[in-house]
Amino acid sequence: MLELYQFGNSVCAQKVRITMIEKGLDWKAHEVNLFISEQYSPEYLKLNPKGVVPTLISDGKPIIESTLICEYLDETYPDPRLMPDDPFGRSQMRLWSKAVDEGLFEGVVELSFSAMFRQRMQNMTDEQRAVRFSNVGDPRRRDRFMSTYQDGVASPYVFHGIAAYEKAFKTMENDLSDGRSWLMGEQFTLADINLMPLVARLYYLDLLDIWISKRSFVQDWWGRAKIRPSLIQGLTEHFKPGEVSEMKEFGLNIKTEVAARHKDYLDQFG
Ligand SMILES: N[C@@H](CCC(=O)N[C@@H](CS)C(=O)NCC(=O)O)C(=O)O
Repeated sequence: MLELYQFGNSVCAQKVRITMIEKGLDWKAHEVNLFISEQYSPEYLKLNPKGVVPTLISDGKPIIESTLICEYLDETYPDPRLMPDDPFGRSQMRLWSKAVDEGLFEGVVELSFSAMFRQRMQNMTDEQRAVRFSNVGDPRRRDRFMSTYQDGVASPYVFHGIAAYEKAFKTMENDLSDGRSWLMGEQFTLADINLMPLVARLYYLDLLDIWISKRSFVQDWWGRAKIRPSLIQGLTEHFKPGEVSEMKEFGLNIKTEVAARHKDYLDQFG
């Protein structure tokens, strides 16, 4: 039996849910409420010492890191295959998971944090906030967290995220321009699944057009991805009432500033 420790609107949990749905798997879900720091409870830290979601339990063994979980699922339940059959194809597919793990994920976290959670944290009492910061058990994560909390979109970490998205969308547009349906060709793979929740978050924050308004191949890819039943079941159907309009409202509050920093990036590095 598969069990998934997850949080509804976590992009990493969304990746894993989409993979399981593509494969027609059943699982038991355990909600870890990140807003009340359940990820740092001693019981959960035994399963996932990093104090993050998701964690998959398979045959009683915990597996962490969403990219590794998705590959584990594909190797264990190979029908339908979500990785190319040949080693070269798999290396190309993994470039996309690396892009997510080495920049895009931090980008989506910092943009989401500036748009949504920053305000929530500003409304906390000093004591609650101190507990929240002291709970972040990793110095790099804490530096990012503090910087974005203090400076919002002006934080260098948000700029790095904007840059990571720009590089990814540029490569996507180029790769897709030969008319292929998915990132690896006609086969839908973990490359697409890795990207889908990260693109979806920008879409729901109403920020996506900053990057893709002139990228018609990416727009078409997103058009296909967003109606995929696994995305609807693994992502859209998990939103709580009011969450979609809240994301849009919060995203719009920072949109002008994000667009200005995106322009700064293009002026400096584009
Ligand atoms: N590289 C990890 C990242 C996991 C991660 O940071 N998850 C976020 C939610 S998307 C989380 O649990 N954050 C809680 C926190 O940072 O306290 C993965 O892909 O599984």
